[in-house]
Formats: sequence, C-alpha cells, structure tokens
Amino acid sequence: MILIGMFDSPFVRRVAVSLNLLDLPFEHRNWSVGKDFELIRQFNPLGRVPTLVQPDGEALIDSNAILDYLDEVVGPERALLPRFGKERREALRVVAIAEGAAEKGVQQWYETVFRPEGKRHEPWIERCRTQMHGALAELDRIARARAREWMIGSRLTQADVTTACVFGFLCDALTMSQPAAVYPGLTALSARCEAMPEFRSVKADLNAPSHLNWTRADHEGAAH
Ligand SMILES: N[C@@H](CCC(=O)N[C@@H](CS)C(=O)NCC(=O)O)C(=O)O
Repeated sequence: MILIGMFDSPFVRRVAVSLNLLDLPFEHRNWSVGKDFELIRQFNPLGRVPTLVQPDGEALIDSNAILDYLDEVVGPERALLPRFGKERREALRVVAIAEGAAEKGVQQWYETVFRPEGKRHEPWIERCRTQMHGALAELDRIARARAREWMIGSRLTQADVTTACVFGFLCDALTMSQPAAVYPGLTALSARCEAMPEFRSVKADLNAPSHLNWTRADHEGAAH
C-alpha cells in the first residue's frame, strides 16, 4: 500500500500511526498538497490527503474511510475502533471532536497561508479558535478523568491515536499559549503516545520545509 501525504497533516499522520500499530507495511509518498497538487489529483479527484493506494490501484480517500478499511483488514479483535456498544459510541465521539478541532485549526492556518493580510477576516478566525479550544477542552476533560488510562476502555484505540495526532499538530502549527498548562490531560496523553515507536517514526521534521505541506512560497500567486 502507498500512503500519500505529509506527516504534518494530522489526518495523514493518524493513518500512518494506525498502519504501524496494525503492522501493515506501507510505502510513503511525501507529497505536498501545495506543490504536488496535480500529482495528488491523479489519485484523488479532490487533490487532498491522505490517499491510500492499494496494490491493485484502487485509491481510498478520506482518513475515516481509510481507517475503517484498515480495521476491516485486521479483523474485529485488533481493530483500533471498538466494534460495538458504548465504547464504540464514545470512541466515535472523541474522534469526531478531535477531527473537528483539527479542521478548525487547519482553517485558521489556511486563513494566514492563503489570504493576504488585508483579506483576512478576524471574526471568522476567532470563531474557529473558539470552536477549536472548545473541542480541546472537552478532550482534555476526558483525558484528565481517565487519569493514566487510555481515552476509552482498557487499551489504546483510535480515540487515542487521533487525539494525540491532532493535539501535536495544533501545538506545532498554531501559536498556542502554554498548551501544557492549559491542557494537562492532553499533554500527558500525547507524551505517552509520542514515546511509542509507531508515533515517533512518522513525525514531520518541522525544521525541514520539504516535510511541510504549506509554505508561503508554495502559494505565492496560487492561492486565489
Ligand atoms: N476529512 C478529510 C480531511 C483531510 C484534509 O483536510 N487534508 C488536508 C491536509 S491536512 C488537505 O488535503 N488539504 C488540501 C485541500 O483541502 O485542498 C480526511 O479526514 O481525510
């Protein structure tokens, strides 16, 4: 399988971490949604990542659809999303809140990357910020209530993978003031996850622009 997309995207990274956790080997194409847009469009009509290309050429798009497929491949015992009942509902809720936080973070980020300064709309950015922090506060509440346990049940699930990937992304991409003090539960969960080899091996190198999706230079003139 070939995973298309950079690891600075929380959506790509949660797929990569999940592939690692499930022992499913994959090749990685470190393609940027900025400069490699046309290349990505050959596999995904939306030109978005993650995209997972199967050995027979079938391309799966959207991280939720990809993760659903991976769980199906490994079977119910090893699936990262609990299969049924309250644990499944709770895990889906956590994943939805974390994904929403990521989307709101990405929207704030795009506002600064895509739009020239005079065209940015501060009330919209502020709304996204409020939604993002509302989501993070709820995830932090759950993480603190679970103390040193995983987010749901007694083992690591997709709720932990997605939460950690999203929190790491938001801390890196946006200027958050003192995230460890504001979100101690998420900070602890993140540290625990990021210490695992399955997470460590798929971390974007933020000092190397070639590992980042959006640099302003990529979009000068292309964004409007
Ligand atoms: N719902 C999608 C969101 C994926 C997403 O937002 N990917 C971003 C990178 S972080 C992207 O492809 N952005 C380029 C674009 O939307 O044009 C998923 O879960 O896969």
